[in-house]
Amino acid sequence: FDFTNALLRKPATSVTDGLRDGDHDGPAYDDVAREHAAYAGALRELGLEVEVLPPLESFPDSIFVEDPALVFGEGAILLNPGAPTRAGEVAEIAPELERRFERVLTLAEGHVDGGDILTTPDEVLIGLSARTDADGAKALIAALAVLGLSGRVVTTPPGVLHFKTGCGLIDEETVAVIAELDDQEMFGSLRRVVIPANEAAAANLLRVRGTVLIGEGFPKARELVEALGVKTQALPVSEIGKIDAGLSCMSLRW
Ligand code: CIR
Repeated sequence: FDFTNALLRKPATSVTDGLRDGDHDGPAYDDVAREHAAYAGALRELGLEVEVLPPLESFPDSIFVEDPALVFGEGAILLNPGAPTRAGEVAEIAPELERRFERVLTLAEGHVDGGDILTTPDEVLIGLSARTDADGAKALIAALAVLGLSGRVVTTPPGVLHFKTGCGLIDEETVAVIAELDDQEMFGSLRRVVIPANEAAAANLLRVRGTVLIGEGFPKARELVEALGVKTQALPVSEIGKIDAGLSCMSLRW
């Protein structure tokens, strides 16, 4: 959690066309920009060096930099997002990571979205989903091994976009989960805190240094985290929520 850097990408005006499950209206550009700025500000206040890349109009979902790559202190791995409209984001982020990391690996085959990856203190969990397939998971495990890390395949519940849509680490021993992910085998020795169904979007929380960033408007989830003695800070997420995104998606952190 002791990140020093974060890489973000400014939303493009095309973000209003971002992918979403269902045919509801997309977000308003100004409101997404406001949520993005609040997020960048919060990371800066927590002491991170925040760099914001220029917007990419041809990629409406490119604000969600978490999906085309994975980063660790040991190096970075370029992924291969499962949505065809997002595949080109990899080539856009690649030179940025090459500039910042000594080692940048690639996936040999398959598809993986960064939103399906949860890094715990012991291992890297890879949630199979509509975006992340078995070939991609296998290739990712091989790339992780090069960095000295171990990966394990788990399953994202049906109807949930990404594995991390439904979970997030609160501290080194505790993970917040939606009810569908309340599964001891999946999380090994981690203790699970179940987020109530009416606040499920709060499960995509983000621990940065001593603080858990959590979506605004989820009082019960906030209370559950604070009961563990962890400070929380609420951030607005209702607009990015319209295109199925949460707090972890908007940055790469190392
Ligand atoms: C998508 O469907 O790809 C975007 N609209 C949302 C991506 C959210 N990213 C994430 O959970 N890591």
